[in-house]
Amino acid sequence: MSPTSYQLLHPAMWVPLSLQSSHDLDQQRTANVHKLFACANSLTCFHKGKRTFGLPTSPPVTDNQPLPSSEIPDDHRAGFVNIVGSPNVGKSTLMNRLVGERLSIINAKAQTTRHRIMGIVNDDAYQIVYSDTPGVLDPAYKLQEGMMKFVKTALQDADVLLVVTEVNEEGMAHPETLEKIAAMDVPTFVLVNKIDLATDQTAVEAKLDAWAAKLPRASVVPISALHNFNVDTLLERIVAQLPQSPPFFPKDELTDKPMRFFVSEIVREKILTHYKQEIPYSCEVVVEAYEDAPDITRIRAEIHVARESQKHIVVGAQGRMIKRVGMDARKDIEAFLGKKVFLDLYVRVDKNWRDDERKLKRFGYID
Ligand SMILES: Nc1nc2c(ncn2[C@@H]2O[C@H](COP(=O)(O)OP(=O)(O)OP(=O)(O)O)[C@@H](O)[C@H]2O)c(=O)[nH]1
Ligand SMILES: [Mg+2]
Repeated sequence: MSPTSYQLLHPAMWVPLSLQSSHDLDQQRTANVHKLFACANSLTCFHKGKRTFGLPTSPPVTDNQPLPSSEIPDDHRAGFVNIVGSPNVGKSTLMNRLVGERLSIINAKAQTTRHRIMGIVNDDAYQIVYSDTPGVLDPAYKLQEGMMKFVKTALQDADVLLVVTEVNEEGMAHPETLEKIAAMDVPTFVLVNKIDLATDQTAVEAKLDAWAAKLPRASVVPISALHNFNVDTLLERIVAQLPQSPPFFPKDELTDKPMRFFVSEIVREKILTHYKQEIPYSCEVVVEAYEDAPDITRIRAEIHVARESQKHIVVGAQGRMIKRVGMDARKDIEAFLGKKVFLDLYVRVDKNWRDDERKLKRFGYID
């Protein structure tokens, strides 16, 4: 299937254009439907098996030093495949899809991702170290400056770059970043996401051509991260671009981040869902205590807000709002950990933490 072959049909009907006979079409449709259901499952239940979270032995992201090993074949491929793009275009949805785990939180609100989050895909023949990054923007406060440093590093250490845009986006929200990408000399894919929302095939073709003109060395691929369209093809093409190298991380490792990070992100995801306007952007979640007993995990997390008035909104009348956040988060954390969880949430006012360097250091946004 050519990477740009697609039809603008209902997702379950997507078929490669090269298939001609009705038998082929039926088989492909069945396969697509199965794929859609498989995807839905993989995003709601978290099968981690023996995969490891944030080993203390992980090399720092920027070191890029392969692990020495005598058992690795000479033609083994490994590399950093970094995902960048404007806010809300579907970078995290794509990363989760490519890794097969729900590592990054996803929300319809922009600026959901604040950190660089690595997701590692291992095979005997290769290791792909994906990085999800915050959406590029002009920083308005120090927290956003920290977020943009993650993007800057990801642009510097990429072996392969995945530039995500969406079908309705013209250019990129941050033109300077696009200029930087155009000047880079690494294999680049422009992924025109949310192709399922397109209704006009000619307009889509024009959009793909416009991207090919903007980044002539890049491959432009229409995808739907949400509906898993063209993502498998993409995987094969990414592997083909990886440099020959031993793995960078142990082969059972899934991510560089510890379990506590994912727990705090799940709570933040519920804050994004339950509150409006500036509240989600003024909250930071920190896991203060994490106690793992055989039958239950006890977690105490603090929600830091920037102003006293925000504390009242987050807590809500008779504590109803925070209770809803806690209940929703607990359910997802239980599914994530695969065991019972007791979750205790507190709200603390941390005046203007988004511009406080000491706090931002503690929260891991700056060095
Ligand atoms: N229709 C459609 N929606 C999608 C697709 N991919 C992602 N979305 C939706 O787009 C919204 C944003 O997705 P995210 O993955 O959080 O986007 P992001 O680029 O990581 O956003 P930031 O972290 O805020 O920069 C969510 O509501 C997703 O469900 C897609 O292929 N089709
Ligand atoms: Mg994101």
